[in-house]
Amino acid sequence: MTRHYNSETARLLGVIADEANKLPVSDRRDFLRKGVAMAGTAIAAATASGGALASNLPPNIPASNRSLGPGVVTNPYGQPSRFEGDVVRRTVPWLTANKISSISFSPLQELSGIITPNGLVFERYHAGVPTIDPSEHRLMIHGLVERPIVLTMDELMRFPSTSLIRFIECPANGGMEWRGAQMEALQFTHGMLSCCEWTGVPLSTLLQEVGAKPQGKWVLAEGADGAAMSRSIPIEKALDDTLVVFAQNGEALRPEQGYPVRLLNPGWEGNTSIKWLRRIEVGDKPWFHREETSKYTDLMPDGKARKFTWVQETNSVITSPCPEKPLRGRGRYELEGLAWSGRGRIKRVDVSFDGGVSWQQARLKGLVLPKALTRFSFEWSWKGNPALLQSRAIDETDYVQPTLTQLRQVRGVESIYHKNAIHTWKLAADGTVTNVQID
Ligand SMILES: Nc1nc2c(c(=O)[nH]1)N[C@H]1C(S)=C(S)[C@@H](COP(=O)(O)O)O[C@H]1N2
Ligand SMILES: [Mo]
Repeated sequence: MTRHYNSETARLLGVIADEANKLPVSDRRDFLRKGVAMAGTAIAAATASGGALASNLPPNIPASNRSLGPGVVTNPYGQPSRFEGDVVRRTVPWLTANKISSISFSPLQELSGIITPNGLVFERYHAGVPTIDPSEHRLMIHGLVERPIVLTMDELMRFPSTSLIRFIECPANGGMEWRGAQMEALQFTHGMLSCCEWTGVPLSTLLQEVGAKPQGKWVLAEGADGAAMSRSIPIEKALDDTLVVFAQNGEALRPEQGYPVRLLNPGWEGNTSIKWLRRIEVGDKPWFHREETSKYTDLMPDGKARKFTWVQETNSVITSPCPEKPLRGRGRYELEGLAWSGRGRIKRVDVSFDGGVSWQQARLKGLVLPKALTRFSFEWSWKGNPALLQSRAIDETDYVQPTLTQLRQVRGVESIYHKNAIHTWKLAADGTVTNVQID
């Protein structure tokens, strides 16, 4: 197995190549290795301190039983336990030129179920997080419509709303690995991915309100940030399941996620889910903005670029074990992972312990929703032998997640986006897990 620095990575996320190339590849790897090592130290420390306080362990009565804790006013907005301080979003400094146009990755290795807590949703912005006072924010809907409108947030919220549990994934997720494995942690191989319950008004309701004209075939969504991020969306999608969202997981959108209002295009490139939404225009053709021409297009081996590749194809990854979650001794484990498809529900997930030679069907657990993360599980007993762990998802359209070889045969290695190939973790006899690629 070889590791390459993908020179295309600098183009990833539309950043300045010079900056991204400043760190030599070995430094980048050191950085990532340190990140993983630190996680290991935290686990060791926790185990040691647990052992040290035998007076707190059964059959003794622990100290917590003998005293009173802080009262209700201590923490008006609740925070995770201080022992969970390692469960945070992380960045890869060499990926982006600066914090303004950057990305933070969700710690998939630490999550349970399918919902990403609001403080851990991955962040991607091209011009920082704007501060928007909702009382001063307006959503304008105009173009090929009978009755253009400018809505206040209060007015928007008077329309009937709905809630959907859906993933958002940046199409650049995994895009650093077209040429070879180089990210040393699950958080960085797959962490541009989150799944929330989003609440908002169907865009179809708003388009009906303004009376979109029959020649209106496209919709432009524009953000109120310094990037004025804009994407063209076909009217069929806009009328299907696109939401104008003001809440995530039961509370107002976080500033990072587009407060006070964003678009959600379920199953589509995260980039099309425009945050800090200020304008929707109905038109008769796409606008060919920067983010759908020079970026978010996929360069193919013949030099041509695929454009408007909206759908996030079926994908999956094993989240336990993974580089951050090595196995600690032989015995019983529940292998777990996440699968998702931008086309609908996950139908089946298979897992392999021998790099794809043989497959066994995993169990889908909890909710199995369309265009949402789906958790899979496989109970096994590890006998201490090395293994090549893989997962392969199939969605309800019978699309089968491709192997890396199959994907490269069609797409080459020049693209940044839509790398949804079967992922391999190499499990060593000592229980450590590394990111590898096999044919
Ligand atoms: N206005 C605006 N919307 C935006 C962006 C942006 O920079 N500005 N980034 C896009 C990209 S590239 C992605 S992947 C998603 C990420 O959504 P999240 O930060 O809520 O995870 O937001 C999209 N919407
Ligand atoms: Mo993105």
